[in-house]
Amino acid sequence: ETQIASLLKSSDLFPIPQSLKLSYGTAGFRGDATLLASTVYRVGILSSLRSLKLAPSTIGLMITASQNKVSDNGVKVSDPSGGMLSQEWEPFADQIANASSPQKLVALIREFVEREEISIGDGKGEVWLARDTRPSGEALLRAAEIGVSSVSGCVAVDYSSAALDDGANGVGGEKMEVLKGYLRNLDIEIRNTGRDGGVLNEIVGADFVQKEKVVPLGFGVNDVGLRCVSFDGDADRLVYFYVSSGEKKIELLDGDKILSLFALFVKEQLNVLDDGCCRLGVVQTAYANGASTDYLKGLGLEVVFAKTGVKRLHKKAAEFDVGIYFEANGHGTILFSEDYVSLLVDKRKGLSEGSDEYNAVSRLVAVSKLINQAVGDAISGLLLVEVVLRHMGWSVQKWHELYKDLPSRQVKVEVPDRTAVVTTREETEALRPLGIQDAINGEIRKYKRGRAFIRPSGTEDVVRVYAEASTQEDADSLADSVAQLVK
Ligand code: NG1
Ligand code: ZN
Repeated sequence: ETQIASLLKSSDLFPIPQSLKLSYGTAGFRGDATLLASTVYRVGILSSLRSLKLAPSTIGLMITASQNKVSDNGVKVSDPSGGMLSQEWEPFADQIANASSPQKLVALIREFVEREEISIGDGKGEVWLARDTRPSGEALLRAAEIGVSSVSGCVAVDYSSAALDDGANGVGGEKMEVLKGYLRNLDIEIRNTGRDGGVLNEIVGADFVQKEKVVPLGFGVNDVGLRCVSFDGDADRLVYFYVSSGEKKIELLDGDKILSLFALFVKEQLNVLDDGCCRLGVVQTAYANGASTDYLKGLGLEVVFAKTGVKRLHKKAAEFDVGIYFEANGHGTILFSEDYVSLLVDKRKGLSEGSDEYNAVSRLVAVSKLINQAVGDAISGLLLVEVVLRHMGWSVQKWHELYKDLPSRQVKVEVPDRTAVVTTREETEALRPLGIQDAINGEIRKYKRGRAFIRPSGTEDVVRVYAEASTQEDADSLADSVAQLVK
C-alpha cells in the first residue's frame, strides 16, 4: 500500500500531456522534449522493475534523441548485458507510457508486477542514468530519477554527474563559480551565491541544513533525489543532502558520513597495499552520531575522540600516518604524515605501472594533494567526495545507506552564566553544577539507545544540549528534558 501511495504521489508530479501517443520504437521513446517528462518518469519505474526482475543486476537508462534536432529528446533502456531492453518488455513500456492517469498507471504496474512475479521491497534494484548534452536533459534526468526511486528498494546512480551547491550566500558560492570553469565531467549548479539578495547563513548553508534538517532556500520539490551540497558562510564546512520527498524534507549526509566515506576509501587502498605499518585513525567529537561511530569501529578502524573544535581534532589526527577527522557539522579533512607520503612515493617507484598496488598508491598520493591538509575546506572536501563517489560508482543515496543515523536533536539554552557548566575532558559528562549529571543520567535511562550531554559553547553565549535516541520523538523529548535541567 505504501508502494502504491508513493507511486500515485510521484506520478502526480508528471501529468501526461493530452493526446500524447508514444511507442517504444527502434531506440526507445522520442519526441518533442517538452512532452516527455511523464514518459521518462515512467521509464524510470520500468527500469527499476527490470532491475528487480533480474536482480542482482544493473539497468541503464539513457536520455538522448541521438541525431534528432536539439529540441527533441528521448529515453532508452539497456539490459545488464549492455544490449537493448528485451523486446518482451516493450509492450509494457508502451502501455505505461500512454496510461492516461496515475490510477491507470498504477493498475498496469500492479498487474505486470504480479504476472512477472517481481518482488518489490526486499530486492535491491539499481539503475544507472546518463544523458546527452541537450538542454532538456537535466530536467528529464531528474524525472527519471524520481521514477526509479519511487519503486521501493531501487536507487538511481547518476552518471551524468550533476550536483547542486548551496553557497550559503557567502564566499563559497563565489569561489565555486570560478572553480566551475576548470571542472570537466562534473556539472555543478550553484545557488545562494549571495548575488541575488540572499543574506549570509540565513535559511541557507551547512549549519542550517545540518541543524534543521530541511532544505535551504532555493531548493525544493524540483530537486528530489539530486545530489546537493551546502557550504557554510566561510566555506570551511560542507554537508551533503538530497530532497527526499515533494516537501522540504531532506536526507542529510553530515560530516560523520563524509568521514565514513573517506575512511572507507582510504582503507580500501591500504588493503590493496596490505600495508599493516600504516596507522590509520579517525577522530570524532561527542557530537558524532552514535551510528557513525559503530560503523567506523565495525570497519576495524581506530576511532578516537577529541573535544569540540577543529584545532583539537586536528592535533589528534596528526598522531596517525593517515588521520581523518570530521565534526558532525562538516568541518574536517585528512592528514597524511610527511614520512608516510614519502614512503608511498618511494614504494611506487618499485611497482609496475597500472598494477593494483600502483593505482592504490597513486590514489593515496593524489588524495594527499587534493585535500586541504591545513585545516580542511568545503571546496576540497567537495572535490574529494565527488571523486570517491565516482570511484565507487555510487549515487548519493547509495552512500547514505552506509549506515542509518540514530535520530538526534541539538538545542541551545540561554543561561545567565554558561561558565557554570564545567565538563570532563571529553565533554561528555558535566562536573558542575553539582548533581546535574546524575539528573541527566536519570533522563537518559528512560530511552532506548539514549545518549545526551551538555557543554558550554565556545562561540556563543549558550549551553548546548545534544541528545540521541532510537526514535526522533525520543531524541526530541530527551533533549527537551535535559534542556529543562540546564535552565
Ligand atoms: P561551539 O560553539 O564551541 O559548540 C561551534 C561548533 C564547533 C565549531 C565551532 C567553530 C558544534 C556543536 N560546535 O563550537 O564544532 O564548528 O563552532 O565554528 O557544532
Ligand atoms: Zn565555517
